[in-house]
Amino acid sequence: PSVVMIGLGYIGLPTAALIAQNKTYVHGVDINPSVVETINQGKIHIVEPELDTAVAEAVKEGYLRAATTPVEANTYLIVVPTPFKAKNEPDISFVEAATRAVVPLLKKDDLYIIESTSPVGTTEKMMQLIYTERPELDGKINIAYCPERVLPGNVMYELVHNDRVIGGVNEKATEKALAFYKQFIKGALHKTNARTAEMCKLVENASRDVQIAFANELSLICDKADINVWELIDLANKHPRVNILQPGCGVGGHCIAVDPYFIVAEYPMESKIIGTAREINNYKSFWCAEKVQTAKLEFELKHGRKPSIALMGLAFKPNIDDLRESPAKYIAQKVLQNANNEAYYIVEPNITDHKVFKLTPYKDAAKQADIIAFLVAHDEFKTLEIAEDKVVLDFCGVFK
Ligand code: SAJ
Repeated sequence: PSVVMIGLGYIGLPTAALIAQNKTYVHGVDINPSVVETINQGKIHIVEPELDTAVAEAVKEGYLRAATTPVEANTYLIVVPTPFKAKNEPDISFVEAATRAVVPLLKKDDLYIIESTSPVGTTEKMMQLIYTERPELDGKINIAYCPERVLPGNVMYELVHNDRVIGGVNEKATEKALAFYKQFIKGALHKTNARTAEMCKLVENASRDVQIAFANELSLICDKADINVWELIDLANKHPRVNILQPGCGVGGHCIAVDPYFIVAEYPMESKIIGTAREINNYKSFWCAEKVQTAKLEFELKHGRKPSIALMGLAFKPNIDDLRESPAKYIAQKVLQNANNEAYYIVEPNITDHKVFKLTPYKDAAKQADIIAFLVAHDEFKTLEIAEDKVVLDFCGVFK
């Protein structure tokens, strides 16, 4: 094969499929044998539109094969997770393990690219690791960092059409990496160095996190000031140079709620706004759970009986089935911890079954509950007819 792709997850597999669609042989590697087996059958283990057909075709035509170990190739792509450890410090052990796996296979002029979101300096660290293990290759491998920026749900389109930032450890590496991506990417390719490319990925997501924190802070202020925050933001955005995002019940997903910590962990004294934004967005989820609690007590005082409560949505954002790092899920867990014999209806229209939560169809929940808390602005909620006597907590602007 010409390409070895280490990591066949949310980014690695679509990228492998795309490269294979361009009739380049890809050897995909994943530590999970069941993932490997699924892919070799031409099937997929994640939910992403159009990925199934791309993988099925690539495997059928023989351009994509998966295994648990790498083989010799010309280009090695590292697309493994970089989670964080306790104290919000990034964990690059998967990147390191993947690198160690390919080190013995490397030869002069090969291309080694990290795509995994990584703390600044990771690419240089991996370069040192490679050349310490293979001193005879010192300076002869083209090493680069090239982050992706695709939106889950639209990956197959964005992989091809988004601009990319390409940062080599030297100019030759940047040029080689650029020539590689040029084969299958239609977006513009922007050259820089590895450190800038690493920081660029982190900053993109931190920027969005900070902007959402601003909207969430406004929602707290407006709650106290008795102002409708949705109307306020709508009006403020009529200004030609103002563009405020939408408040919600916190920030979730695997990227925006995680990547800013990679900056804060490394530069704690300088990253004040970035760190505070994380705190505000986390606090917003806690605040929503407290609001449900208060509504419960108020209802009981007023009516002399316990209310029933519907929690609408568990996903980390509207119209998806992904519950990773989901603030709505956190709120549901917190509310249920404080349960005191009330009836609860947990709703997530995008999934049929959940290990922990017993799910109720959304229309039934809205009909039966006294208090309806909207945690995610799923499309189907927007057309719900809600009886006048219900207490509605609209945390995410379903009825804005
Ligand atoms: N959210 C709000 N208010 C808003 C917009 C979003 O509360 O106005 C919340 C969502 O509900 C969700 C979270 O933010 O909980 C993140 O959702 P998102 O749609 O903004 O982003 P993700 O996590 O699906 O994907 C992001 C994207 N990054 C940016 O937009 C800067 C994507 O391009 C990246 O590739 C991806 O992270 C990643 O993998 O890093």
